[in-house]
Amino acid sequence: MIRFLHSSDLHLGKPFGRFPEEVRGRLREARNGVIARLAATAREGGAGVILLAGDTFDAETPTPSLVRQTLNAIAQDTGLRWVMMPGNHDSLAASELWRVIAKDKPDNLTLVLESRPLELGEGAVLLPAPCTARNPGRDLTEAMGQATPEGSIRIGLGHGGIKDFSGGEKSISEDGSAAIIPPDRAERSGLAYLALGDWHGQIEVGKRTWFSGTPERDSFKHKMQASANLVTVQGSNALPDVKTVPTGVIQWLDLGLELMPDGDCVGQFHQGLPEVSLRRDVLTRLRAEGRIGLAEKTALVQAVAQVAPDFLWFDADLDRLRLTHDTSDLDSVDTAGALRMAAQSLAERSDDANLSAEDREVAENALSMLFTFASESP
Ligand SMILES: [Mn+2]
Repeated sequence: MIRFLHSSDLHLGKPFGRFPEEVRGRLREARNGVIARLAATAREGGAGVILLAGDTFDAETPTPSLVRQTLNAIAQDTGLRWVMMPGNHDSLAASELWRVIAKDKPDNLTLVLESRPLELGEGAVLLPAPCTARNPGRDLTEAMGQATPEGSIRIGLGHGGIKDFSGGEKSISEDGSAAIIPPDRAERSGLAYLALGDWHGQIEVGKRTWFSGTPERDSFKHKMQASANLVTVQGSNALPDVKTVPTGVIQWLDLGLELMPDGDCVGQFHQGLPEVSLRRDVLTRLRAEGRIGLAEKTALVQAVAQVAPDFLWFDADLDRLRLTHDTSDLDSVDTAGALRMAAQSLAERSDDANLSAEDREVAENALSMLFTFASESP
């Protein structure tokens, strides 16, 4: 029997350039803490080995201090064995990176830079397929067919997209590049478990084939919690037992709101938010759609402004929200005079089917602003 922790796509050093500097710092720091959290997860789960299925580093030239501090973190628990393999971001083309790691690495870290079987202990043999280049252009996992001693528990370690044979669905690769690994690689090569990296969300491709996903989320793309796979294999033919263990610190919340004119839009908004004590670790992207009244829109904008500072980062997109208005809305701008006439004219334009959608939207937004100013002035 062997028990190990399967992780991938740590992307240490990822710059997160589109975020403000203080947010970037928090995101980078959360990634840097991943090594210690994976070690703790392995220890608590009773696993002696941690397999990293590629993209440990985000780029081919991480800073020397990032490399050193990563190795130092790995060296902390000498009772845990780490196995690190190049992915597409940190492929074998990054020869200087791998030379430095090979020179400075602690004894409990094994690098797999060749597709040669490697003894893992407990009757298990690792069949790795390190990425030779950013886009190797061929199925490197073919090497997993190599012979191993009779009765071995064969564990594959690969990185790259899975080719889809069914025709209809699109193939699975994180960056949309060519997906080459066949989905039945584990069965073809007699693997008890195939540990894959590339896709940043956890996916069970088959009973024996898994993407672990990244242990610390890096985008809104994958909706699941970041985690690692705690895998137990009882024998060479046994199906693996896979447990999902959460490992992430920063949450990425993609909040879609579908609003209706008579609904409680502020209540709906609050309902989708995490509790206050958690918010400093949450990035939130709010996207509201549907139609609401002028007063509701104003209240929603205020509610968003009220909670946004609770969060590590908060982005609200209300552009697709359409507005409804009635006579009482116009009355609240003014009951007569120039402002009322302007409001009346904008209301008519926003309903005028002869105008383009763009022109109606401009009128609607102008009316919304007029309404907001009028309701804020004493
Ligand atoms: Mn990756």
